[in-house]
Amino acid sequence: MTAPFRNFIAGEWVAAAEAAPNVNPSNVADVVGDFARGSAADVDAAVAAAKAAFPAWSRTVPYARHEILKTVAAEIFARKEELGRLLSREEGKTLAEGIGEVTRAGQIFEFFAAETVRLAGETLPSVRPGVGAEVTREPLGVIGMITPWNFPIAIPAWKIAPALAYGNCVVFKPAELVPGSAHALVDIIVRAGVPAGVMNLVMGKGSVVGQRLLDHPDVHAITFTGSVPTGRRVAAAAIGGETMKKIQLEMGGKNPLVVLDDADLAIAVETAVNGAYFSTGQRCTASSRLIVTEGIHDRFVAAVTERLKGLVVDDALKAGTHIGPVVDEGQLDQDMRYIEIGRSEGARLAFGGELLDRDAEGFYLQPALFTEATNSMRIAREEIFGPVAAVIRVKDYDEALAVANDTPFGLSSGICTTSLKHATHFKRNADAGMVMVNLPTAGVDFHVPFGGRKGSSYGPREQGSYAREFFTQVKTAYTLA
Ligand code: UN1
Repeated sequence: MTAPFRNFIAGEWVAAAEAAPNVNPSNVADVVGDFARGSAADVDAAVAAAKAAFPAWSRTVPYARHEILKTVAAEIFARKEELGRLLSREEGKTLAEGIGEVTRAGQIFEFFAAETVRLAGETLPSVRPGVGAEVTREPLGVIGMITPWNFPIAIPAWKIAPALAYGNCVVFKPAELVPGSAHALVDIIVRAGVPAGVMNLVMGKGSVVGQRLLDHPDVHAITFTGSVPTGRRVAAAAIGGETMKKIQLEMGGKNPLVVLDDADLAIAVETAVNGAYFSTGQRCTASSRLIVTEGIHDRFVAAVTERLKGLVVDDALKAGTHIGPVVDEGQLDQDMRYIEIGRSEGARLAFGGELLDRDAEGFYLQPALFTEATNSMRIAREEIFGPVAAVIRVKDYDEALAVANDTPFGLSSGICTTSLKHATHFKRNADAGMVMVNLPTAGVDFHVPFGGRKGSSYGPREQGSYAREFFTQVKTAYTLA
């Protein structure tokens, strides 16, 4: 047995009292390694180091931070095959998806490397004679990060890169299921030259490491991606404690994809299958409600079913696999429970939904398609987070739009149509943070804002230049000259 992978605190790799195995969901006999399980004291040490490092780090010239982030990007690109393999092995998305996600992480570091030197302020005349006003942006201080298992490197990248770009210090707690990619990323960042204390990694349990980050008075801000119930607890703890922390929450989705009679059928089928089932449906941006008008409904359902029959569900690392396993047993149980709920609510399971046997023991589930669903069913209202989608039949565009917006969530909303009128109307009236026309609801660019409305998100947007809203704070200075 090799020694557990360690946490990174105050510029050192530090062993923890406990460790936990990181298991491959494609083959539960394959253990990626044992990873440290940090304690509240480890968080305290990391926060103290981050606090101590902040004054000097926040005053480095932006170009120094640019060089570090650029070095991180270059190493990620150079190692994308190896890092993609590690990611797919621990998370279960296919190798192509794993390498794609690693590439995205590299692009994010490259983007924020450039953003370091673009952080502009404003200069205005005051309303008082002889006085000038300046508006500048400054870093926040120590930022706690709590990230989910479904994007083991891209989500950490889009939180860490802007945090460092704008001069903040980081204490990063990755999801327990995917510490391997997090450990590899932090190793790259520290070797790129960040000073001790600026970047800290504390792996471990949400109830211990996450909770201490939320409670710690010297943590100034928390950025979180995960489920709605956890997000609510994060918000309550982060605001209710000794320090009222700035918060950014990215939570669930129940994203609609509207398919109109005038859609290009081939595009609609690819858009739906990609959005609903790729990455095993484990994306907050997944299309889980397929809202289809009467005239195309039967053709669409038949074509999607045909396409699903051709998808290979197997080991994430095997060539030819289209859909990898579900991430773990708990998530698989949740998926199966919802498939049962859908049946008992009266929806028709038109395809899939059964467990699959493969060479190795893993969490293999045949993608499930429900038809005859209504928008009031639990399978249409609650986030399942698996390869399960429900078709809701509607009369026309107006009903489709109303159903699309009738949800407690508002992350991503899609439409397949060849009508400029309907596409334009939908972009304007979809009650979501992101709208996709003839494109899957999932799969986003790295240089434009990411985030939702209603129950999906809280606080400023992530990604692109808009990330500065969360990762900096504004100062207004007046001078009488
Ligand atoms: C994407 O669809 O490309 O957790 C990104 C999630 C989102 C990221 C989705 N925060 O699924």
